[in-house]
Amino acid sequence: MQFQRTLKEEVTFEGVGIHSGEKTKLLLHPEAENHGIVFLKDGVRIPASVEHVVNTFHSTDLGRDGVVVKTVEHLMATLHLLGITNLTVELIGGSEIPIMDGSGYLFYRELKGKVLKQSEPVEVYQVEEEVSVRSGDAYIKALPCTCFQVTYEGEFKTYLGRQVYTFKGNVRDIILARTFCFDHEIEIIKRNGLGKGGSLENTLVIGERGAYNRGGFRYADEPVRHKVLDLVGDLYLLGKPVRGKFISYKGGHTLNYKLALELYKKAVPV
Ligand code: 3BW
Ligand code: ZN
Repeated sequence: MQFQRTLKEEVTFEGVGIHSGEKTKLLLHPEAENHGIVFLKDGVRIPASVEHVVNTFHSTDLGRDGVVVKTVEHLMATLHLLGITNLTVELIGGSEIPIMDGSGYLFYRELKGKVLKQSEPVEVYQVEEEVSVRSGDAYIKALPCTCFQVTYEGEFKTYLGRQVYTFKGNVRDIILARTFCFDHEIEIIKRNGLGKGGSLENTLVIGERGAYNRGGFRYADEPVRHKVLDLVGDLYLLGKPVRGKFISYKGGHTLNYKLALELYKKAVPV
């Protein structure tokens, strides 16, 4: 049996938001059994739930009563992978989770040794039957399994071409994978008022000749591993650690959210 988990002590992080460019401080407060993951900003508590998703365009953002918390996916993925179920994440200064190095690694490294096992067993979200969502040629399928396995298949228009990666539970295989974009997308992202905090310090930028970043790729298939990390984070908006086999073909936050909503509806009485 798996037990609920929180942190042994308060932990802080500080950094800029990739989209807002705002500097934000995070205070992670330990919480008691059955509290869940809750974001706190300007006195408003926003449970980390599909019920509070307000945007999925280039990030997953939560909101309630006019207060928004942007770009929760990489922190949520880290909490999911660590099995942390009870926590308040307070934001001070800005409204966006700091992007750190673009992956979940700096969150993971800081939190790993501070996880506290609690006394109550955890309730998991078990996929009970096949569920799939699609948009154009992209789709995501969820299949019953007592495991937690996530496959991502991408077809990139650049030299990267087709990449497939399957995560089978080893955190080291995805936690370092950074957010990424193609050089020609930056102008469009900026035109949408996004990516103000984006740089080579926190994003793998890919062009015709490879990575612009000094040091290149952290994994040869870093983009698809990052896509897996995003799905792991978005799935945690089900409010419980998830069990099932997930296969995403060209999915993104919007499709991840659509799948999470479908799964959520099956578990919640209307
Ligand atoms: C670019 C792309 C994204 C930047 C502006 C300038 C520079 C670098 C970055 C984020 C889902 C995987 C990528 N979500 C900001 C964001 C940005 C992500 C979206 C994605 O990881 O597919 O979690 O701004 S896209 Cl030099
Ligand atoms: Zn991401």
